[in-house]
Amino acid sequence: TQGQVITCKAAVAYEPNKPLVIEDVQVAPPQAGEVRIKILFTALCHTDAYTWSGKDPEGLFPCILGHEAAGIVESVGEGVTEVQPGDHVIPCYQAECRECKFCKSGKTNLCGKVRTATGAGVMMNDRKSRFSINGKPIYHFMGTSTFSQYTVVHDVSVAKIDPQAPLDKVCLLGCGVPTGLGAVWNTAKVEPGAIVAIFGLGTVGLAVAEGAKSAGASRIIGVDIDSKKFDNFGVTEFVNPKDYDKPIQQVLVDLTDGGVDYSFECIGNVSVMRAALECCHKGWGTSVIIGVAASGQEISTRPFQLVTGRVWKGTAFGGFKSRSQVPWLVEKYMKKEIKIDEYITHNLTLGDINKAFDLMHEGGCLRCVLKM
Ligand code: NAD
Ligand code: AHE
Ligand code: ZN
Repeated sequence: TQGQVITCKAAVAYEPNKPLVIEDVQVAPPQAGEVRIKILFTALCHTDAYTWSGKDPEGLFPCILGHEAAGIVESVGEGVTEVQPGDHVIPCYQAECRECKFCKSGKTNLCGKVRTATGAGVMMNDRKSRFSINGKPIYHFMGTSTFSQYTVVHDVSVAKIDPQAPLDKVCLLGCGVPTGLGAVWNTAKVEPGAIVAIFGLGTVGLAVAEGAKSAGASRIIGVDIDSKKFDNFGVTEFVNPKDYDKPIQQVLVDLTDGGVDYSFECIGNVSVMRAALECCHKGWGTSVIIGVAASGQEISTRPFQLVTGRVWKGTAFGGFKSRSQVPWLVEKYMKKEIKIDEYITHNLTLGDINKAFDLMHEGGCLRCVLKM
């Protein structure tokens, strides 16, 4: 198949919120600096639903969504040296070129090399898509487009992993689990004894709980409007805002003698982001925004909250350098130092993808893994 167009199945989003359609899609060969991957398993993340909803200012249609997956390199374009056909890989929506201003800064995991292209749904080389249906282009998404049996990504967006690792599990290391763990370890740098509050107990929020437990937090307070119990990730107390008349920030301040040391917003709701900042302790409390909010939404608070020492931060992919650290996270999973299996509540096939999105909106679903 090397050098040839591959026709395969992919889930195409034609319009916001209209059911995805399983189509025969043509996938062009990788050009210079590109890698064509046979995707074996992909999970769904809330961000896929967000872009599908039409609320993402970068959302383009028709497109192939998906960014939490694992597969095997099928072929590589000219000049690609770090991976070869047969390598087991995880596509990384957050690239790492190791050469740009961002990568060399030592201050961020963001990479500037391909970001304008991935945001525009095309590849860097010719600003065109490698996906088409009968000659009509279909946009890429987040530089990954994993809801396809084959995808083409930039070489700076591929993490080569241990071939022994189970791809139906480690696909989750493409987004949600690293995001939560890294928000605690890299962005907030939670220390032993700290009091932590987590808003939203989906996969990202529960991975924050897991990270906070491993960092030695003394109390891990989970806040969710859905009182489902996920008690084996580290949450020590559960709070449902619906059980109280007073604002949730006040509830947390009262529960913690003045506020928490660290809070994490894992929902994408700007009023919850405000509550997450305002439940932090005066003088030092730090709040980390992880959730992705809809186009047009803005955060607000009284500046006095910051003047009096609270800190507002955000994180993308938990601050992890993708190509360097995803393989390390795979090894941590292989050594049973981090969980993955526990986040997988459902397994379906690509053909059931619309059902998988329905499940996401029902209680009791964390990650659903699709076999391609
Ligand atoms: P999810 O849908 O599985 O979980 C969200 C949880 O929030 C659910 O349990 C839901 O019941 C709860 N919730 C909703 N409204 C609430 C409210 N008002 N108060 C309290 N709880 C509420 O989502 P996920 O896949 O875990 O992703 C979480 C968020 O993180 C999304 O916005 C996603 O787009 C974003 N995300 C960001 C990054 C990043 O790098 N910054 C990476 C992955 C995901
Ligand atoms: N296009 C969106 C941006 C969404 C966003 O913030 N994405 C996160 C990853 S979410 C993964 O589930 C991210 O990494 N952001 C940094 C970046 O460079 O995109 C919007 O709202 O415009
Ligand atoms: Zn995601």
